[in-house]
Amino acid sequence: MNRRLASPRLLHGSLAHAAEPRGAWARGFSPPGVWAEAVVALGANLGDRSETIVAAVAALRELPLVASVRVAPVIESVAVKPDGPDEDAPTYLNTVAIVRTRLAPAVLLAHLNRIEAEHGRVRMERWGDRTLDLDLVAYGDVRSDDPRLTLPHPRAADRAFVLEPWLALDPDAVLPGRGPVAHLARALSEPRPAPASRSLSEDARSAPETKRPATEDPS
Ligand code: A4P
Ligand code: MG
Repeated sequence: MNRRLASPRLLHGSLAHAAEPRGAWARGFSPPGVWAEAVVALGANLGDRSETIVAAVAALRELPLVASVRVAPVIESVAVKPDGPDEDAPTYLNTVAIVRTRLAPAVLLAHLNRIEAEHGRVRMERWGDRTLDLDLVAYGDVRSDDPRLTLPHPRAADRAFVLEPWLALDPDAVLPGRGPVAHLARALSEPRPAPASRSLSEDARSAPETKRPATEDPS
């Protein structure tokens, strides 16, 4: 039996595009057949943030084909906007949940989007303030570059508000393709090298190359 065609019985509502059985997105609708560990990032910076986070965790626990949900301590973080941290925006509460599930990745994402909608999530602008954001950070070792479901989440490695709670929950966590979460978190907490002045960079790049003698061992 074609399992991709069998999978739509798991679907409802916005999941109708499962009818396109090709590519990573379509594969994301196939039941994995085994229990997998999904990492979900939760964020809220509008409304009663803690009540929303608690309700979202309860909703994750009520999902079908979910065996367990472990939740990290909640942290408060400055809102990151496309231009950088925005001290004037309402601060976020963030946490991470590790969900043991047999829901296929795209089905799980559709449930996350439904839970966001039930908590009044409105999409107005990129990285805009929101009552609830639920991102699928990772799903086992699954890799996908489909914009509808990119796995792991493309910005997870750059975000302390994802890495720190994840690390608190699982000190041995690994972000597929990027390495141990502990290393990624440490790299973020280290001061970043400041870019040199433009003129210095240009001088360095236009400096004449020093030619090695032809006989020199290139190693
Ligand atoms: N999408 C693709 N892959 C995924 C995935 N792995 N998980 C698609 C979730 N969604 C994924 O998402 C935009 C599109 O990404 C969707 O169509 C989905 O199919 P969205 O939730 O509508 O919009 P968004 O969350 O604003 O976009 P994006 O680019 O996912 O934002 P981020 O990177 O999640 O950033 N600052 C603090 N302090 N704390 C935060 O939690 N969050 C954001 C959102 C910005 N600043 C923040 C925080
Ligand atoms: Mg999101």
